[in-house]
Amino acid sequence: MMKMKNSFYVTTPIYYPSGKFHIGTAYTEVLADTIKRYKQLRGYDAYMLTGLDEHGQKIQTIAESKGLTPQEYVNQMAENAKKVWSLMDIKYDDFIRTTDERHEKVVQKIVNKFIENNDIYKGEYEGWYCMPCETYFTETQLVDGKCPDCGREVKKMTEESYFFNMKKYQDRLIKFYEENPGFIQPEFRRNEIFGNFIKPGLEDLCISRTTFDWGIKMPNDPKHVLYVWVDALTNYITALGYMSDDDTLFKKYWPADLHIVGKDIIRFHGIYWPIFLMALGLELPKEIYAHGYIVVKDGKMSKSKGNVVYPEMLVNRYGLDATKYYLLREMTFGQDCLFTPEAFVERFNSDLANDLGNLLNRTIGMMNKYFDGVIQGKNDNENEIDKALKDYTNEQISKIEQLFDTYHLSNSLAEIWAIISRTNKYIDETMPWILAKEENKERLATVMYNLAESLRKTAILITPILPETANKMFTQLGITKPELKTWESLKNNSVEAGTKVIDKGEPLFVRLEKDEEIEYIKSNMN
Ligand code: ME8
Repeated sequence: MMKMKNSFYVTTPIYYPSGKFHIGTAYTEVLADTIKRYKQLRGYDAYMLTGLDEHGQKIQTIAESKGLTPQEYVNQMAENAKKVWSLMDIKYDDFIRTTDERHEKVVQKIVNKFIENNDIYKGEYEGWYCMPCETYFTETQLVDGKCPDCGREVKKMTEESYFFNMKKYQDRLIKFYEENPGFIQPEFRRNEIFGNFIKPGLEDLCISRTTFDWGIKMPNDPKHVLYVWVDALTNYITALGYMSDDDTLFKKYWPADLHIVGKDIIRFHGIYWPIFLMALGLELPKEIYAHGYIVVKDGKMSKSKGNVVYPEMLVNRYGLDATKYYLLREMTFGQDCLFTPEAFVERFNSDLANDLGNLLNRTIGMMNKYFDGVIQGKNDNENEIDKALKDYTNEQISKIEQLFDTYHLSNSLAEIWAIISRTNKYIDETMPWILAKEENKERLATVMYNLAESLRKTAILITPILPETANKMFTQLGITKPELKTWESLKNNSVEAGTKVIDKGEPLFVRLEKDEEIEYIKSNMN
């Protein structure tokens, strides 16, 4: 069986369960979830995978410090992760944990295959070792020659390790990059990886350790445990049942259409992952997208600085859609984004409460006032002003579609909001209150109709991003038929005459008291 044409497989990184997730991790989830929802709306059979990377020295140490076994600790963390993703309505299809038996068993089979292929050899690993943290660092990871985690002295040490022979695949990887220029997005990241890391020559990768035991054992030499990347990256295929008794999902969804990662791990995904797949004789993913980092005023979010923004705080106070709107709107393609409480409140008030919320509210108000809430048919010939709105909206829709297709979600939101502004301008141009005074009911009905239609289209366009808000809009507009909510209906259908809007519209977003809320967010960053 070949991967089905209309299937779409999107993945997130599997995160280390080393603490509570902040809005950076939440952003990755929201992005993947939104892309999945968009693909579904476009008729794809979309499948989203997320999960946790549960092995390693660091997890073992944290667990011990809490008086738990590593397994007990990661079990708790997996529950916590699922709770946050549920609060954020993340519609993942599977949650893989590297401690799952289905993963561990297949990883060992994969390593055996590497061994049979002569891809792995035994060598010596040399690095800077921090005794208290029991962790190796490379020269460049050290901070002033000391441990980057605890600041204490490090010692140069060597230990026996297994290595993956990356050099063997170098030429094939170069060829692949040359033939698939869009493989890594954005392009500047692709150029960075290709130019700075692949072209100058690959280093073989150390894949095992003997200094700790919380990991998957090397099948040929159980005093070694696999160290990080073979264990972690393969989650994308073990979760689909690769090399297991039931590989239906693997056949249906592999190769992945999109791996979403942060910029910190694009190198591993852009180099090691394709090479592991080549070694297994599997197809490579179609695209890997590296997004930027969310940072705060004093740099990286960190518990020790007490400047971490947690998604629960924002969602519980401002709602899920407002939180998602901020994250997706502020994070432009591939770039870092500075989180500030000021910008959060500003976006909420100006874009959500004012531009979108007021447009809907004003329109519903006028419809009730002038036509007892019933949308009339178009009773007037289309004039220049109507045509300008319609043409503009149609052009915007094509633009937005293309932006969604290339995962430029911030830009697509900006273009959706341009439709909203244009529709607000349409009200100023047509001046319905004057038409009402003149008792020009025919013209007034047409204007109301065009407003309803513009709002319907806006609701469809925001459906993958702000589904709750989209639904509220449909409800207030009295649009119930599913065929008027589909992406196709952006082109073909329109609101029906006789549709009854809600009597009194509830505001979609209630304006925030600026200073108070800025203070609230600041005092809840910790
Ligand atoms: O690297 N802004 O796990 P991890 C945006 N287990 N995104 C952020 C972020 C920030 N400030 N901080 C973290 C690992 N992220 C490995 C991955 S995958 C096979 C193995 C997100 O817990 C972003 O997606 O360090 C980043 O790539 C990921 O969390 C790193 O998570």
